[in-house]
Parts: sequence; C-alpha cells; structure tokens
Amino acid sequence: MSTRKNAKTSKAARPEDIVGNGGELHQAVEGDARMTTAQGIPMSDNQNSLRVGDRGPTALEDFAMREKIFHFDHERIPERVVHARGYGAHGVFECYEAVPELTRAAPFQQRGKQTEVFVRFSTVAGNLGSIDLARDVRGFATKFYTDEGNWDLVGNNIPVFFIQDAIKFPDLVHAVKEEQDRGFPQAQSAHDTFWDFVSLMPESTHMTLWQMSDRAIPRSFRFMQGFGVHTFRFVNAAGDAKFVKFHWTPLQGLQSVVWNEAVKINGADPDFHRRDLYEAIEAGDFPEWELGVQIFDDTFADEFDFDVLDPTKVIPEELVPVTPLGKMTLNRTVDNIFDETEQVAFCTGNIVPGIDFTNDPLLQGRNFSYLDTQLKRLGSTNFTKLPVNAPKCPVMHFQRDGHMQTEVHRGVANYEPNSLQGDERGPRADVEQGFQTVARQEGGQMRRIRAESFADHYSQARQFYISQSPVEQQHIIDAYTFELGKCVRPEVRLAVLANLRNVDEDMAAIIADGLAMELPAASEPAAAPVDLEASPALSMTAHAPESFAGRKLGLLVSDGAPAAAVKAVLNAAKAAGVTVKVVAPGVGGVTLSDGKKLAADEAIAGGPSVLFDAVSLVPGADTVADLAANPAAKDFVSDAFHHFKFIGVGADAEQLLESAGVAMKRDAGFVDIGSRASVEAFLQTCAALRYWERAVFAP
Ligand code: HDE
Repeated sequence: MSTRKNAKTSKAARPEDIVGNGGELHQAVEGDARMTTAQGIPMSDNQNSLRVGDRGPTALEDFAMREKIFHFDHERIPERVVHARGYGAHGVFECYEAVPELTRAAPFQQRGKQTEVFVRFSTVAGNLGSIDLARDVRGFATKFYTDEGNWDLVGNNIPVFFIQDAIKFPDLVHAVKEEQDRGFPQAQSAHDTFWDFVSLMPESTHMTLWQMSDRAIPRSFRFMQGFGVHTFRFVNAAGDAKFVKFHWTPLQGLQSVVWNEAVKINGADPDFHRRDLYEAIEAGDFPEWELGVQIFDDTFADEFDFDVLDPTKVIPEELVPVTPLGKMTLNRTVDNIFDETEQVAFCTGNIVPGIDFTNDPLLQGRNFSYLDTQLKRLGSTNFTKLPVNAPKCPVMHFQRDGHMQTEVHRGVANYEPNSLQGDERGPRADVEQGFQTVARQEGGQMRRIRAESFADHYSQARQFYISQSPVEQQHIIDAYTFELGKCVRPEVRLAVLANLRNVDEDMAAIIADGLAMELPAASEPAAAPVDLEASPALSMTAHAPESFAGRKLGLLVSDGAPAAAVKAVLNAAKAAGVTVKVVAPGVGGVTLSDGKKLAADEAIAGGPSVLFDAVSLVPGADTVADLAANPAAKDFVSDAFHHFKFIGVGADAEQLLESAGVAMKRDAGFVDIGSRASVEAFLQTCAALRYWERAVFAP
C-alpha cells in the first residue's frame, strides 16, 4: 500500500529516474551533478523525508528537509511598495560622439564607447502579481555600469510627476493603491481615493492628463519613451555645469493600444508586456533607444516661464531641442527573474563624476528614500554586492562587515588615515578625479514653503491637451469619463471637473456630458493659467514608426486555406521583420489547399486579435462557414475592426466579415491580400499602425 503511494507521488520524475520500492530515486550521478544541501552535504534521497517506519512520524533530525523547507519559507522578499511589477533586461549603451565639453561622465568620453546597462520597466500602482496593461505610468529605470561607478537613471515614461514635494509621496501612493478598507481595486487609478487626492492637489493636473492619454497604455515597453523627469546637471572636467533633462526615444517608434483592447489583453495575456520584451530579445530583434538631453543654462532657466526645478513641468522641445548622445540596445534577457529583476536596487543617489543633482524638492526626497527601500527589501547594507547591483569597475573602501558580507577583506587596514605601507595601506580619496559636487551658493530662511514659481498648475496641462491630435484628445476624454465614472462619490467627480475647467472648457464639458453631470463652477487656480503655444513634440504622432517591423500580425486560417496566400503572408512578413502568429480553430493546425499541414501558434480562443497589431483573414473556401459560426472567430474580426486595426482580407473571407458585422463597413483599412505583392502592400499600409479614420464608423 505505502509503496504504491510513494510510486504515485514520484510520477513527476524524468524517465531516466527509477523509483525503487521504498520510494527513493536511484539515479546515476556524476561529479558536479550530485545534489547537496546548502552546506554541501550530498543528498541520498530528495523524495522522502526521514521517518520512523513506513507510515510513522517524521524525525526532527532530518536536517536536509528542515533546511530545504526553511529556505523555501523565506523565498519571498518584500515587493516594492511602488513599481512592484516589473521586467528587466541587460544591454549596452553606445556613445555617438565624445562630449567632454559637456560632461566628464565616463559613458560619454569616446565615440563608440560601450557601457553595460540593466533596465527595469514597471507599472507603478499594481502589486507584483498584477496585470501588465493597467492604465498606469511606466517606470523606466536604467543602471549604467560605468567605469567610474554605477549611474542609475530612475525615470518614467511620462516626463512630469504628480507632486512637487517628496513629503506628499506617501499620500499619493496610498491614494492610488487599493483602498485600505477593502483591498481593491488592484492596479487602477479608477477609484475614489486617487481622484479625491489629485482633485485636492491641482499640481497633479498636468500629470493626470498624460496618465489619461494613450501613453499610460503602451503597446509594449519597446514602444515607449523614457524621461529622467527632474532637471539634472552635466559637469565637465573644468567644473563647468549646465542643466540637462534626459530623454529616451525608442527607435522602434511610439505605439499604444486602445482602452477596450487593453481591458481584453489583460484577460487574454496578463503578461503581455513582459512576454513581448522577452520574445523580441530572444528572437534577436533587439529594441533600441536613443538617449538625448535638453541642455540649458542659468540664463534660460531664469527666463523660462516655469521653474526648472518643478517636476510637474516640461521644457518644450521647440524651445530646447533634444541633443542625441548615444544609443541603448537591450540584447539579453535575464537568467533568473528573482536574482536580477527582483533584486536590482536602483537609487537616484547613484550618480557618477560628470553628473550632479539640482534642488528639485522631489529629487532631493528621492535621494533620501531609495537607499532606505533597498535596505528594507534586500535586508542588508551589502546589497551592492549582489551580481546585478555590483559595479563593474574596481570597488575599494573601508566599509566592513554587516549581514551577508560576501567578501573576505584581508590585511589589517580597515580604517583611514593609516601609516601602513604598500599593499597594506588600502585606498585613498582622489582629490583630483573623485566625485565633486558642483560648488553652489545656497541660502535663505529655513521654512516649510512652496516657491511661488511652482504655482501655475494649469498652463502646461492645457498646452499638453492642445498639442494632441483629435484622436488622442478623444482618448483623453474617454479615459477621464471612464475613470471618474468608477468614482462612487459624486463630489469627487465634481472636484475633478472643477479643476479640468481650468485646462480646457470644451474638454471638461464633454467629460461632464459623458458622466451625465452638470459642470460645476471652475476651481480657483493658485496662479491664473496662461495660453501657451501647442508643442507638437508632445503628441505621440510626432514619434510614429516608419515601418511595421517589430510588430505582430495575427493570421487567421482554417482547413483548406489557399496555400499560396498563406505562404505569401508568411514570407512577406518575415522579409519585413514582422512576426506572424498563426491562429486556427485548433492549436494542432490546419491542412492547406495543397494538402500540406500548417502548425498553429494559438487556437482562436487563446489568440484573440487584441494580441496582434494587425490581422489577416485567410480561411478555406469550404470551412469559412464554420469560422463564421465560431464566436471567438467573430470576436477576432469584430475586435480588430473596432480597435482600428488594418485587416488583410483573403479571397474567401467575405462570409466571416459578414458574420462579424463588418462586411458593410469596409473602409481603406481593409486590404485584399493573396499575392506576394498585395501582402507587401498591406504590410506597408500597416506601418500607420491603426486606421484612425474608422472612428467615424464606430458605434
Ligand atoms: Fe520612485 N520609488 N519615488 N519615483 N521609482 C521606488 O524604490 C520614491 C518617483 C521610480 O524598477 C521605490 O526600489 C519617492 C519619481 C521607478 O526597481 C521607492 C518618491 C519617479 C522605480 C520609491 C518617488 C520615480 C521607483 C520602490 C518621491 C520618476 C522603480 C522600490 C520623492 C522620475 C525602480 C524601490 C525599479 C521605485 C520612492 C518619486 C520612478 C519606494 C519617495 C518622480 C522607475 O523607494
């Protein structure tokens, strides 16, 4: 009896593992493959704990089981309070041209100089196990392993922030995360506490406009910008400093999804963004970003309409263009999510010679906060020694001991100054080349105060809105209407509407209409907004991709699909750098018109069209009726249509279009495909990503 049970529990063993009568595994083990405990003691059995008799109690002296379960019980570390859900990758930054006149930072000193990097993208509000496509700001944190230490550029995909002073950050985060009495909603700002808080903090208005824009539902990490947000300083070897704002621009172009699509993607593939990055890198389609800086001096800062220390403001690129400095390529996925992505510890305080801070009050608060967080999460001041955090340049100091010290410090010197000689002496500070803070005069009364120059909360919000294309504006309106519609307290909706009137009267009125509410009186702004010129660079359309490369095409087929058309799609897409996923009624695939088998990547229910950037419909003439009767196939087509996607239409697809209710709505977003040339033309059309003109047909 007991033997039978043991045999059953050991079923998961690989075929070469032989389970003996006693339930132990007898395996041929050679050299390094021998399993041990963490103390290196060889294990004789990893299936059964030590027990007295066949069915008796487990013995306390089973140190191997105790150690294994002890380690397992402690596998989790606290997740990040914010940015818990993230995904990382390794890569390299390559400098375009040396810019020693601008900065002495090591990555920018020689043309072609390569610096290793690790990047972690993240959502902000959701917990570790939440969905990828929440409407949210995305973190874009980069660790440069420079020759002179680690430089962490811990930015977001939106160039402004919600608050001006670090002291408000805990309130902001409490407000956006799950409500404390019920533990939901998860990963969403669409609830009372968030909108209540921001309605009372008008400085958030600019950021919420960005957050309600399509920027907050990116199609992929590969297709989003990144920003350092704060104003930093670049410092050259002579100590001359200039202000800079950092920009990451994806060479793949910018792209987002539409909200209805995001909602469905989260069900179909909650790991949509991490899967996308993983698959692209594994396929050798390495994503690239250009790092650029807006450079300006004190004169510009003094004359600019806003305070350059205020993190709720941008500097329009039309005033200060972005100077490209180099290119980052992400070319390696991590080997282990916990060891690398989870344990990576970013600190805004990590800057290297050639870079310096400013007095942005949010940045100053962050510099204090991140070190604290890392100690809490990683449990030891020695977190800098974990492989993903360790600098790749020499590290020499007299810091000693602490939890989980992994180094063995030899010799007698653990203090300085010392009179020891030679190798015994240890390191010394380098007055010439060591990090120097830019000398600056600071003064004034110590008070709790917000500078007057931070008081205009609406002008740039309005500028952002009027810089968007009509489609982008509509999406912002839809997002506000959706989010405020999720607030159960009418007074919260009214307070937000009162603020939005200071941004754009029409926008506020349409949102109020969508909520079926009367517009309240406008709130009283701290400083009267001024009319600024539109800044075209703020619209995503300014950064549209040039081709459909790097995107995904869903190819819907059924038995008897014309082989020539299917091959034309597969070959033309490959040549254009487009990934094709074959979607069929069954994941086993279909038989094409030439009798050959075509394997499928997804069954229709598992591969809805929301997972693709465009779709092609190439059913078989005799089986299209089955597809037309298949609810998942109908959704595939109808969703593609309502999400403004380009649709390649095979010769026998008409019945499917009819059953999906789109046959009568054919527009220029539908392209007939069959021959190689027609597929190539279709893929070129797809470079526009979406057929927005369809919006007028949408119900
Ligand atoms: Fe963060 N932030 N933050 N933040 N932040 C963290 O640090 C914090 C802010 C950002 O992928 C935490 O290691 C304070 C602005 C990113 O590991 C924490 C303030 C911006 C990441 C923390 C801010 C960011 C974090 C949580 C206001 C955009 C993820 C875990 C003063 C420029 C990094 C951690 C990663 C992470 C604190 C404001 C970006 C709690 C106190 C502004 C991308 O320390």
